[in-house]
Amino acid sequence: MASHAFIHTKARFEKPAEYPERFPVPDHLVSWGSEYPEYAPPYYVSPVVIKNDSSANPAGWADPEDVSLLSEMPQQSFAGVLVHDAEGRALNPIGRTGIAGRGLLGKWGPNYAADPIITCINHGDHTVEMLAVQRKDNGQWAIPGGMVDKGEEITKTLTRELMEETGVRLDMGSGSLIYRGYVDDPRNTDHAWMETTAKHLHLDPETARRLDLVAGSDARAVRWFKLTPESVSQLYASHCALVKATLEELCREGKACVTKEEREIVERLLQRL
Ligand code: RP5
Repeated sequence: MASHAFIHTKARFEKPAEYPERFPVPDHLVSWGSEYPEYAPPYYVSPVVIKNDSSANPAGWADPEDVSLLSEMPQQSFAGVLVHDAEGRALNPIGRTGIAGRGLLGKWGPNYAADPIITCINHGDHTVEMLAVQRKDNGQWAIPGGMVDKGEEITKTLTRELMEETGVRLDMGSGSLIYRGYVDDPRNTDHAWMETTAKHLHLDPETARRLDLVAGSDARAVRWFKLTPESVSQLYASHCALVKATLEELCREGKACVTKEEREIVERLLQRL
């Protein structure tokens, strides 16, 4: 999954309830390189971000609202070298979103997350299942990911987020890297966006069934989520693409964690996605 193989859609057509309406951005005008003189996106920064402005609140997790107080504006991200606007703000690497400012995101530019993807096969009904949480903010089902804390090593974030959101303790250090790059998140704006590192662990059915699932404070529910064409297409943000990339990885020859029968189940699902 290459980070520039798509143009964002959720970052143009979805938004948290508190955001103003996004300025319309048709497909052919997403790129900053396309002339769009009428483009006048509303500026929005959430009160919660202002409350956590680290220049006013030393315990705050957000960058200063005043960009001139930033020690450095990011020059690159997983998506590559970043382009900046006349005020020095990094621009969304995929293009226009219809909203200026940071919205609900704390950092100017990339906001880094980590996504632990845990799968298993249900041998009762021959389906693939994934550990998923139902998000409190919009009710959508999602990979139990979360934000990387300042200075935190990614494996630690993956393991910590999995534990906090699902109650499951697994060492994500042995997980396979599925994706690193831009996320088409409904919170994204022209000046702040999500990027993630997704790693995957496949569990044998016995280990999976032994796990005690406990929904964390950000989650309405947690469960082994059956992957079907419909359920995968409705996952939060870019998680549909992350799940497809995971299933493709699982099908690769020589994966010791998957039996021949399990691989056939995964292949059958992939053909329908
Ligand atoms: C998505 O938002 C990432 O893929 C990750 O799953 C999630 C992190 O944000 P929070 O769950 O912490 O809100 O873009």
